[in-house]
Amino acid sequence: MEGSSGEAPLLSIDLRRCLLKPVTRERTVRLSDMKEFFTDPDAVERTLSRRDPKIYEYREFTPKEEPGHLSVGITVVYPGKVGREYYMTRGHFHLKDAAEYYYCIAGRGILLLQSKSGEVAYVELRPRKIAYVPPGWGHRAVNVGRRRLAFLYVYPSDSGHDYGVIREKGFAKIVVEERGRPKLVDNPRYST
Ligand code: PAN
Ligand code: ZN
Repeated sequence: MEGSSGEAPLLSIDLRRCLLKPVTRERTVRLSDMKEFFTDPDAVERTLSRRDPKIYEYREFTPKEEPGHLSVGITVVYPGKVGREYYMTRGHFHLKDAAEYYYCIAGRGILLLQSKSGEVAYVELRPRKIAYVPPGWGHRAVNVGRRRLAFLYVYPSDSGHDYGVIREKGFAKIVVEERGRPKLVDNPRYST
């Protein structure tokens, strides 16, 4: 007896290449797809006038978009910066107050967290650490290392993703490089 049958899928994961099989959704996000999420519009335009870099990609498996199921996926955030700001995911709130786990596979990152009332927190992402996103907290992964940041995530399949608030206002804090090191600073474009 091998593999899986019917309603109980068995997934394969290639940790080195950050691949998952099977996949029900995958996406590559380039700078042009998330221009408004970085805080320095001049740096965005300068970069885009030369090239449109891949910022991150993810591959995900959702058994069914129904209450009770769990989705699992792998996100890879590439190393790099737009101006002083490190490459990162757009970040979102779940529409339902659903929690999520991020298991770091490779690289160095910061998981930025923000509650709906504006409280801010962060967690370091390092290989073999598991970060927890509590229900109701917005979350964004930032790659502060020189290599790819890769993490596996698990969340309830019917959570829904809301990017609107973050597209408009961003997070209260951003992660920038200062004297060669990552630093959490106030987002100049954030307003309450
Ligand atoms: C993750 C993220 C993934 C991409 O799967 O969706 O890392 O980030 P954005 O969705 O913010 O672009 C997750 O948190 N899912 O709920
Ligand atoms: Zn999420």
